[in-house]
Amino acid sequence: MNAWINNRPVTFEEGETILQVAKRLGIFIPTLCALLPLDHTPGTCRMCITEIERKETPGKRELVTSCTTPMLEGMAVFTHTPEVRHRQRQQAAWIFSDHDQDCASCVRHGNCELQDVALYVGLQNNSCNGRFIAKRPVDTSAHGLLRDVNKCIRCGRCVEVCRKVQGISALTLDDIGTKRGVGIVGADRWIDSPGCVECGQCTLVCPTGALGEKDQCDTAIDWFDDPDIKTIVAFAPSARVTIGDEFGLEPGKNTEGQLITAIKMLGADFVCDVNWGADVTIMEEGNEFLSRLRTGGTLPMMTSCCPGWVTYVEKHHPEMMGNLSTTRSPQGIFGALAKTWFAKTHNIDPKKLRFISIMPCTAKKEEAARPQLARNGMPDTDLVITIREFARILRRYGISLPTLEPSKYDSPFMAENTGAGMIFGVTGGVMEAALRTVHHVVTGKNLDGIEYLPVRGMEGIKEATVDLGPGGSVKIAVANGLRNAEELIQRVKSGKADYQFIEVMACPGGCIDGGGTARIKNSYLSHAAARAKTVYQIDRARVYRQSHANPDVIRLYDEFLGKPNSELAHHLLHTYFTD
Ligand code: HC0
Ligand code: SF4
Repeated sequence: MNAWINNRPVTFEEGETILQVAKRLGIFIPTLCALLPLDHTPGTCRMCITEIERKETPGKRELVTSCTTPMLEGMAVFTHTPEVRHRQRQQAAWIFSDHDQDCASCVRHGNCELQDVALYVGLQNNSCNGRFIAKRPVDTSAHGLLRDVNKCIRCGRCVEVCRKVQGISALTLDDIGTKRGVGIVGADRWIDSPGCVECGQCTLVCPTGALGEKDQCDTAIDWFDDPDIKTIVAFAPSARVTIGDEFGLEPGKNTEGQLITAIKMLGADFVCDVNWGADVTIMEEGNEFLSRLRTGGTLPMMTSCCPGWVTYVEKHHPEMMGNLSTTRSPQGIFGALAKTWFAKTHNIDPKKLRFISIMPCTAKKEEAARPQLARNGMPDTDLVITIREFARILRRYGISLPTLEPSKYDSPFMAENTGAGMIFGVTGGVMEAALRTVHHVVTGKNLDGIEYLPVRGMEGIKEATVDLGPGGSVKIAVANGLRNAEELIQRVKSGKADYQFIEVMACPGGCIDGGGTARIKNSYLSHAAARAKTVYQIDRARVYRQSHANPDVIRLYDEFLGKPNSELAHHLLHTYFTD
């Protein structure tokens, strides 16, 4: 079908809105509420006003919102007429009339979709500025999240992602008049939410600073500066393929070497890799699975390295807590071994050692605060810094990541890692890494070709049957995104599926799209494919691709733990859950 935008001929499919056609063709129309990847077009911000002329009424102009108006055959659309510009400017002024404009301290400082719109409409001398602010308290009650209703523009994107993608519906727009804004269903504060799991997906789509990560940059900086404190910093598998977005690099760019350089420049005493912890997780979790299989333990065993998922089970399905693997997450394992094995071998008083992890995740802050992951009154993981926070620290130091020379880890100690550890960062990766080792333990042989393709890809639920030779076969399933995880749970509970091993990552696509990664404006999951591709490239390039082949992990068991699931390993590397 044919139409025109700004006198340019365009083609479109029946049912497409003006905004969809414009976006597809790269013609900019401002919007603060519409989020097309989620089919979210509430039409509330009114910024996408355009003028149209219908074929049937030539010369008669109408003002419409482009997100809710279908493109029609022969229609002429104008995005930039004086009337459109006037109306958009007026609309932006009204949005600012009850918006807290303390931009300097805002978590979106310099990266705000509302500021972008003000620039687009040429907003100057706005007499409406902050005239109708009804001050509401800022909610900092959650471990990793911030909610500032004074900055909410009521677009409803957060409500939609929590409902549609996660199937949780923890958020709502509540109250009336100028007090209306993002609220918590069933509670006044985020921490008391009966449903929220702190996954942070809502923060990825918020156009302003109403929802964000809780900023703990100063704690990290203080520790780097303290001569009495030794810091050990390790970053998540997906950190190296996601932080580039914060510095304008191409999506999925591997910045591992630059990250190591940057962390050293900040003054960290030791730079390590959470991938190493992932290899240890596989040693423990793989053997835990085999032990459950052989001794009639609770099945299906469900992975427990994703804290959003763990909280989901605790809050929404406490009857299934026994299915969660007791093996700690790679972060939890890293912290425990940093404060014991690492401290001992490096002759450091654990009380003066701080482990900082750099994560794509807001829920990891909640995980780190769990009392069962502490020893002697101190958390094993002292601080979790999200990708967005870490990029902020670098900006505060004037460090531009892309310009740095890459460097290598100083020593293999808690840094040497395998391709198996690396693929933890993408959906299906924990399962694939576990199978690489479990297959080897049971059959003495490598999984054919090492790579296990049935668990790869963005599909919501993936299933497979894995042949373990004389050990029989096991049925496995992988879910990403909590709505899909709920579907999997229902299959198990209704007896429709008899899996033995399940992997769940709370965020769609896995950690590569974690709630602590860079916010890509007015889009959702748009960099997932590029990030996943790089993760698998890094896997292929690693010298070792199976966790049990990691020489530094072999050394850990030889020198310290004995064997996987030993008494000491259980004491240090396993955990429990509470509802
Ligand atoms: Fe993940 Fe992890 S893979 S949860 O997504 O298991 O956040 O990248 O660091 O701990 O390794 C996040 C990423 C991690 C942990 C690992 C696991
Ligand atoms: Fe929903 Fe996750 Fe946001 Fe909580 S953090 S409100 S579960 S999207």
